[in-house]
Amino acid sequence: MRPKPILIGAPIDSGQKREGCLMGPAAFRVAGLARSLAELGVESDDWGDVTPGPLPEVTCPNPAVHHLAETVAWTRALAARAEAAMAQGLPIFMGGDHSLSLGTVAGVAAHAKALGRPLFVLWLDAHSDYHTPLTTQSGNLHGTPVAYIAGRPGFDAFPPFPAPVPADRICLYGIRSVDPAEHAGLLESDMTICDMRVLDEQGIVAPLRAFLDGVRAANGLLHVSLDVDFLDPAIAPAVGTTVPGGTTFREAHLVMEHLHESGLVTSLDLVELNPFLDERGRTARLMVELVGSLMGRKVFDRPTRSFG
Ligand code: 6HN
Ligand code: MN
Ligand code: MN
Ligand code: MN
Repeated sequence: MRPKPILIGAPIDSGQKREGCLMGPAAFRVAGLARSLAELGVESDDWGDVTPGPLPEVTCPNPAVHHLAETVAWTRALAARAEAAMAQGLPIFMGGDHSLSLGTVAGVAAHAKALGRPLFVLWLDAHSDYHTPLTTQSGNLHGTPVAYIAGRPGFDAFPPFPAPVPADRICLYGIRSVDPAEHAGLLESDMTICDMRVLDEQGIVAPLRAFLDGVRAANGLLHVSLDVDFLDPAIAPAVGTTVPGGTTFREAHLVMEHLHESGLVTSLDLVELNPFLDERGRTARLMVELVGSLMGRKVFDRPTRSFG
């Protein structure tokens, strides 16, 4: 019996400067996320939207960083909600910009720690999001969650991360835009980096399978963080940080189909959807369809798989 999906809205936009991401949860609901799951025979609950608590008194030595207190308040609220949801089902966090993962993954990590099981993180994104509040030049905290999750220093304003995820349990998938400070940090880590060139050369499935084999062997939990810009901007225009050369429609669905078959996914973020930039809801609908593939929709249903 697979865990029941729990939809949780995270209308956060403090992690970057372009307005619109706070409409994301509403767009996912309008695009029919719950309805599409129901059509697959998958019942879900909707816990509504999270609201941040009071703003803490926090400072950061890097003057570029903006909306720090707001982002810390969101991190606390989302971590608490994520930990509670993990005990009840499979949380699907509807963002909101990618700074929401500072909180969601913290809550998931606290849950994994209590269970005594290792947490793995699959980061589907054009970007590595490996800045710290000290290295970011844009000051946009949506570029920092992977560093927080991996336990990089520089997050003094944030709650200590419950159980930092060793770099070799994190896989960056689809990346093609990495800033110099992130690059230097990544070269010093053991992170699995499947940049777009690796996926072009090895195919979209083989590196994913290798990572999933590691999760299975360790009896791990798997958190998937899906940034809209993982997709090519030609098919997913509703994002503030488009980078050409992203995954195609079928590549993205194939990743989701394999994730479904693995049965390993225990939590999911849907981030960076900016409905104000969308074309008649097409990006929101594509994201909803991708969740459908992750939850078991098939191109052609066979009783048993006849390949690989
Ligand atoms: N995202 N590296 C750039 C920055 O501003 O730090 C882009 C970050 C993008 C963040 O993908 O969620
Ligand atoms: Mn704002
Ligand atoms: Mn991102
Ligand atoms: Mn991105």
